[in-house]
Amino acid sequence: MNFVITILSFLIIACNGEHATISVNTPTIQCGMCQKTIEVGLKKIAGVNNSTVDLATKKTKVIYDIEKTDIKSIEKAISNLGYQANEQLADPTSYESLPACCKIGGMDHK
Ligand SMILES: [Cu+2]
Repeated sequence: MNFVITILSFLIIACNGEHATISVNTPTIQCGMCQKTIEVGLKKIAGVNNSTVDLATKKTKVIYDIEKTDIKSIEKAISNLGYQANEQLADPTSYESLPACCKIGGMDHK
């Protein structure tokens, strides 16, 4: 009986899908608000488990389920939030609606 339970729980774990961690270049992020916008925004994307924005290196680490989403969709999601992701440029409309401090050079002319 225990053996069956072991196999069942193994199958359940296997069905959870495989996860991958990627590091996305997000060179246009400016401040802590950008960090929040991306982390909160990516949380809403199906298949994204977690994301961490590193302001110092301007990179966003994303942990996602490879069966539910992919790098391209994640880049697109970041672009839709108003930020550049790797080669994918920020969506112009989203970028325009960002607070002034989050636009390129925003922290300089304050
Ligand atoms: Cu910002």
